[in-house]
Amino acid sequence: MEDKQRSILIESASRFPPPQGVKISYGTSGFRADASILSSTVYRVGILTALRSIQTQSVIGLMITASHNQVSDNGIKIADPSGGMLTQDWEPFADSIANAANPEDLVLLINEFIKKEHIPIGGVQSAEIFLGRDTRPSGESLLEAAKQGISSIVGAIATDMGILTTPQLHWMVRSKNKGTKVSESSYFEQFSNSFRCLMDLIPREDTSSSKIVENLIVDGANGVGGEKLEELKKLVKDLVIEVRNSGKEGEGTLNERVGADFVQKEKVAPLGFSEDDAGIRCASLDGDADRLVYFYIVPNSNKKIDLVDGDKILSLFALFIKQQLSVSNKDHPIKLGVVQTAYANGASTDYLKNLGLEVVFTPTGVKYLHEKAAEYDIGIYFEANGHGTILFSEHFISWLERRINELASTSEGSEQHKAALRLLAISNLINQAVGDALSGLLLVEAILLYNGWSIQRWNELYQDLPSRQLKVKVADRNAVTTANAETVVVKPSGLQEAINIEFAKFPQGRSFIRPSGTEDVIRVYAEASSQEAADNLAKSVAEHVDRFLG
Ligand code: 16G
Ligand code: MG
Repeated sequence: MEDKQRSILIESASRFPPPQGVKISYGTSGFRADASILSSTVYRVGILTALRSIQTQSVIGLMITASHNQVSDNGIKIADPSGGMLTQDWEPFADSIANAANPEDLVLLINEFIKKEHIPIGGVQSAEIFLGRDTRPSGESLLEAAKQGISSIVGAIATDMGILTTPQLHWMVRSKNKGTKVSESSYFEQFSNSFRCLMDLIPREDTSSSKIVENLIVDGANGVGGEKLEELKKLVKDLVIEVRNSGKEGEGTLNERVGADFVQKEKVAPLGFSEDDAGIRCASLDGDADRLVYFYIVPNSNKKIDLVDGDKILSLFALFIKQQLSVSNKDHPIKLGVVQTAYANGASTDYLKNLGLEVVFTPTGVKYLHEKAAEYDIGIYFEANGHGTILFSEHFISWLERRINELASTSEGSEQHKAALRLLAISNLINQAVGDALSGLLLVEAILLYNGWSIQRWNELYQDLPSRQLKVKVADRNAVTTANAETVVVKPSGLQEAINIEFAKFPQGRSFIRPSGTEDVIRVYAEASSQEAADNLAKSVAEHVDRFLG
């Protein structure tokens, strides 16, 4: 490293001292902590993104958000050139620089890393980083820290894309690196145009589809998603969407008893919804709009809901795609795969397998599911919590385009031709960079309209097995290691055997534990044939965790 570069780094790093006595770690999807201790981390991640941009000669994204966490938290997510999450190879470096005790140590670590990775810095190299942030009040000053980090690498520039949802920023990074338009209006245009395109391919003579053209009510978690949905909805004339908890002044606090995470975990309606909404199709976004769940309020139930979670969104998508594939193409082998995690309700996995689909499992965290889904021609992934998307391989898209041309000349307007066009429209409607609540919502709505289904009909695809999630505070969550997509505890030894004995006691019993990647806890999941059994199973497994690790 040249002297000039070194002294710029030493000088700027001294303005962002790390918090004392706190270890910061790169979790499932980046860094997250109380916003008051994050400025040194954001500054340092700014440096990291500049190095990554130099190495890949591409634009990198840095998003300031703590997703569904409380408003006083904040965090950082990083978008790699493809628009996906930062490559896992760089996570240890992210961890180590976040915890460097002083500017000298920081420079030492950077120096070692750029040598190992052959990253040329300090010369004429250029780097560009897109910055985004959600609506958290701490976002503005943290953004400044990110800019300082980026500009401390010679030749790197930061482009502030403003207040965005996480998937919008990922989409912009991907688009820029593919050489297409990147403005927010082009994001809205792409998704609203492809929605219209799919709507135009709905057989209108089928009158049943008019049945569900009723209002959709969306809980925006008082965050950035609500605000953006207000804009998107102006462009989608076929839908009537009412946005609540849209983040406007005075409407409520970000993620406080609202949002997809709350709805999915608590299984009750968010604030701002009442008995008057019973039976109506509702959806909920999380704080940075990369998760989506649907629900409806059960009449006379004290705001209890029937949850239509990520597994059911996945099932709706998988069924539709499978149908369109079988109409559009009889002979060409297409690799269609579904990716879930251990949190997927067992009933959803059975349903998908009964459809004849290949279902595979990965550990929790989008980076794992996304990577697996990318191995297929069409890979559909969803976590039960509502994060997911559908990936179409470039190879498949070229094949599909050829097929559409062929059909246009031999059987224009045939069902076969239309089914192929629908698949192409879906590939443009669903965000290819990362799970996106807004784009996912448009696809759900289009498929429901196509099928003429109410949310209740959709929910009947299969019946969820009752489940329960608990968390256990332990001295060191890293004492637990797991294997087989988190379904088996490897360490501490003996714990898995104890869990096995517990779930064997219950019909359809299944339980697993894993260390959280975002909180200092061990998570427990249990499902069984009745709610009481699932509750009891979770409780006894939690007791074992406490006994082994407490
Ligand atoms: C993050 C992950 C999500 C995962 C969750 C698990 C991304 C973009 N988000 O929110 O996929 O389900 O963490 O949290 O990867 P946990 O490790 O605390 O259970
Ligand atoms: Mg989120």
